[in-house]
Amino acid sequence: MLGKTSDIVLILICLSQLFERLQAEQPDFAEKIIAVNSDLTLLELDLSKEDQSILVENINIVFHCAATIRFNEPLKDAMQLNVLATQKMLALAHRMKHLEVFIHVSTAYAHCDREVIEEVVYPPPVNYRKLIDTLDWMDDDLVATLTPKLIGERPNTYTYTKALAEYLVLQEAGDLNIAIVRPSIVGASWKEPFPGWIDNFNGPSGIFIAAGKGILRTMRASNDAVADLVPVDVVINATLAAAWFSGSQRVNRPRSLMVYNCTTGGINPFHWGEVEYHVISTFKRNPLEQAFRRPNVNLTSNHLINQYWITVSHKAPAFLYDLYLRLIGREPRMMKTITRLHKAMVVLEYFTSHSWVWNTDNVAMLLSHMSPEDKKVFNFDVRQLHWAEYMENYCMGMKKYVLNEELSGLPAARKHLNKLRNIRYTFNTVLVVLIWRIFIARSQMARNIWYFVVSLCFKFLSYFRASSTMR
Ligand SMILES: *[C@@H]1O[C@H](CO)[C@@H](O)[C@H](O)[C@H]1NC(C)=O
Ligand SMILES: *[C@@H]1O[C@H](CO)[C@@H](O)[C@H](O)[C@H]1NC(C)=O
Ligand SMILES: CC(=O)N[C@H]1CO[C@H](CO)[C@@H](O)[C@@H]1O
Repeated sequence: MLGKTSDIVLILICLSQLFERLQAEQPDFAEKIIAVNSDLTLLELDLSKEDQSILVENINIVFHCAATIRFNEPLKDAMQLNVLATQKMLALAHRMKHLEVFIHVSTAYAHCDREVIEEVVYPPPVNYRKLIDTLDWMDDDLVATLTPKLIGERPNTYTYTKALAEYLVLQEAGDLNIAIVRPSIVGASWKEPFPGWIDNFNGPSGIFIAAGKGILRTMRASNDAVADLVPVDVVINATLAAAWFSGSQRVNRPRSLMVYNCTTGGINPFHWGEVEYHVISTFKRNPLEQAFRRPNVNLTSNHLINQYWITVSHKAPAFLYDLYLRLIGREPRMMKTITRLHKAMVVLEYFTSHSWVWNTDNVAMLLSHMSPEDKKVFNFDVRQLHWAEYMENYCMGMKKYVLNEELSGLPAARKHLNKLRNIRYTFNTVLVVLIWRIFIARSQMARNIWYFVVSLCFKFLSYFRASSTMR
């Protein structure tokens, strides 16, 4: 019987490919883990008295990474999960008898209302204590109305509440030894446990899939804006190193708050135009199964041009496909998919159209304090990151671990893409022919050319039919 949450957590760990290497190298690892039941939104994190005393007596290091990363979470919920939960964690940390370091994981975009972001905590526009009290008596409608005013120049409740949480950490740190790690857009792993590991659609990952499936054709983004992706294992290694540094420096400086901008743009810049190029070229060589169209995306920073392409290459094909599905008696679904895609795109547009400069002096300092041995084991030096290779592994990781597609399906997927190309050529040819027939074919010469084109077209069609029956 599965009685305890801890058992369930361990089973989940054992089922994940992420931990296969750990299982092989450390078969007894499970004995070292104690999972406890908790709910961030409830009083005292809903921890039982026994669990609280286990934590208070035994914990040396806290990594606080729990948060909601839904960008447009209603403000009340985002405050609960990102700000109030942090306050509760800190309160618990203050009770811990042997705590050496408290690591708060924030985001590089917490202060995206600035162009240059230093490794310091900036005061937020409102006092978080007053905001907590105010939200308490307001109903959801009122909060929703006030939200745009409150978040001001920030694009969403996520970045806003993460900024408040940082300030809360600074205010309520007391005598704790604290470090704040700010990763930018966290992507698939670079090396650990293997290249390209990923298990979710968060951030740009869902957009990559939509592009690979041929559904996403246009997006509002600037080709030259810096795409500040950072591999998840770089973030983890830097976070561990930050904990080590704050812990080992404790004797010299009894109370410190270090901020680390864990970003790549200043050191090894990569741009959205390049992201698009590598995603499309990977998915053309290694297509996703059942693609809707051949992958092809154009980025534009112009709102009107984007709207035009949305109509022509998103809505029109979706409408036609749904019409086709209805005709053959199936449930239409493409328009729904497109609507969902547009929602995800709107949320990301702000980040794909702007560039920021992050100061990363503390991260460089951290790296310079590590021994050569540690630098190898906990590497997070993104100067060595080869973006083309990383993006290919990222896309293949999405295919394998998120969509669960086998590599043995690749030949069929490639054939499917070729078929889509033939369908497009046929479609275009028919269109040209129709236009010719209706508007131009009036003279004898035009008629002669017309018959020539039609016979060519027939030849092409019969070739296409022959090649598809040959399979
Ligand atoms: C996208 O850009 C390519 C060249 O970069 C161009 O050939 C193509 O027509 C464009 N397509 C769209 C949909 O804008
Ligand atoms: C992070 O550290 C692990 C070992 O702790 C190492 O195997 C891995 O290569 C490091 N990640 C990167 C990106 O270098
Ligand atoms: C390597 C790096 O990110 N350097 C940046 C550090 O931050 C300053 C501004 O504070 C930028 O000018 C550097 O490019």
